[in-house]
Amino acid sequence: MRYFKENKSRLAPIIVVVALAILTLLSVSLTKKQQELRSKALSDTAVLSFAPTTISVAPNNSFNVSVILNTGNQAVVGNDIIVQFDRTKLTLQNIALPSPLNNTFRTYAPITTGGAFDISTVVTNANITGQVEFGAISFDYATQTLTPPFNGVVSPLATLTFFARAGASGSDTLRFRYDSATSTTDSNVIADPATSGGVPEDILVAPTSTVAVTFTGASPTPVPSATPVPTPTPTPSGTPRPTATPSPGAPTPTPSPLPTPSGSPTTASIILQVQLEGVTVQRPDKTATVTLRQGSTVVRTTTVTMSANAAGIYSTTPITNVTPGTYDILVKGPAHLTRLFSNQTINSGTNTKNLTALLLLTGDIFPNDRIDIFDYSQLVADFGPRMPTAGSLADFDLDGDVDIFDYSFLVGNFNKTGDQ
Ligand SMILES: [Ca+2]
Ligand SMILES: [Ca+2]
Ligand SMILES: [Ca+2]
Repeated sequence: MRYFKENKSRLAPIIVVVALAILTLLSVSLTKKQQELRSKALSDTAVLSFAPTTISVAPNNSFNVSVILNTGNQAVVGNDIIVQFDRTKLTLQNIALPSPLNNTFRTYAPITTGGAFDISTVVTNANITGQVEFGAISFDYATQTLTPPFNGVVSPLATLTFFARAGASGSDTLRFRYDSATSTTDSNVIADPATSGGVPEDILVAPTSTVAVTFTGASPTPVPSATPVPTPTPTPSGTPRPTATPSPGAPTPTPSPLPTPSGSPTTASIILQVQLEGVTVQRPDKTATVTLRQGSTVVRTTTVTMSANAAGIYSTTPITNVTPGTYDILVKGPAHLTRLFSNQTINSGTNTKNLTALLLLTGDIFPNDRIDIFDYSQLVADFGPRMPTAGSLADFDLDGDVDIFDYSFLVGNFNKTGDQ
């Protein structure tokens, strides 16, 4: 004990560093676990493939490649297709959709303000990034209704027209982007949420189909090999804040219970813990609107910031100066339906209320507490390459993109309304 005390000042920084390292490792492994847990209710059966799989093309000529979906005997509600190509050798010219459209996939996203597939944005973006990126969705924009899930083969889902650039030589390989079995930001095929417990699940098998493109009759001028696009340096995840070590020494005096003086009630503060639908790992800070109500009287409406822990559970900043009592608490997240938590007892002092038993349902981009065609329209308008650089409220799972996962949350909640 004496030894420890004498060396405490020297040991303290080491202990903090070790603790931080352990915390970081723990949070990384927890995050991994959450991501792994996310999508294992169903087996992966959906296959994406190309036809044809080999192409010979002379520079300054075009060729077509079809994208084919086989759901592998499971019903699906939508897909994110991401096809990678070498933009120094090929230019995407067009994307043709089947005619007539499949009865399920009646919307291709992103859409224009008029509701049509925004081919020009997809093409422009593809020739900047080398990735053709679009979604095929179980929704009929014309009638504004959801279409039934699809089980079977769609051939083609779309046909891509590429142009071999002048001077292109050697070869290129077209492939579907596939980062990992649990990645939500690569290609996805989403199972009917009714078969996966209401949680959108990607059942895409790692694609093996590619298109081997060989450039023929090229002039012998060697094309300089494509400059590799630098991979972005990963932003370091937030250093966990060291928790303040309570100073040892003087024991905190236990306050003798104060008799509540009549007439001047002590005040309370409230910290709410909530779970946003689709969020199971740490995501950026968000705001929520919290209403405290007694009977039909609104006592307080306030906007609070909330921060997520490693499991994606958000805690609000304290709502202070609340008179102790029983309240109905209504919480509305950034794109979420209002959720009512009734009869919450608030005592004087700090009250941490764990409200995670009920998810805050997502999809209310236009905050009218109803998930409807306006929300849908914004989602398909911000889809894939059309997402504004500042982000979009339609990124419901907060993973940095607007894709078929986000769509699935919206569809799962379509026509639902918030609590009152
Ligand atoms: Ca995926
Ligand atoms: Ca709405
Ligand atoms: Ca997203």
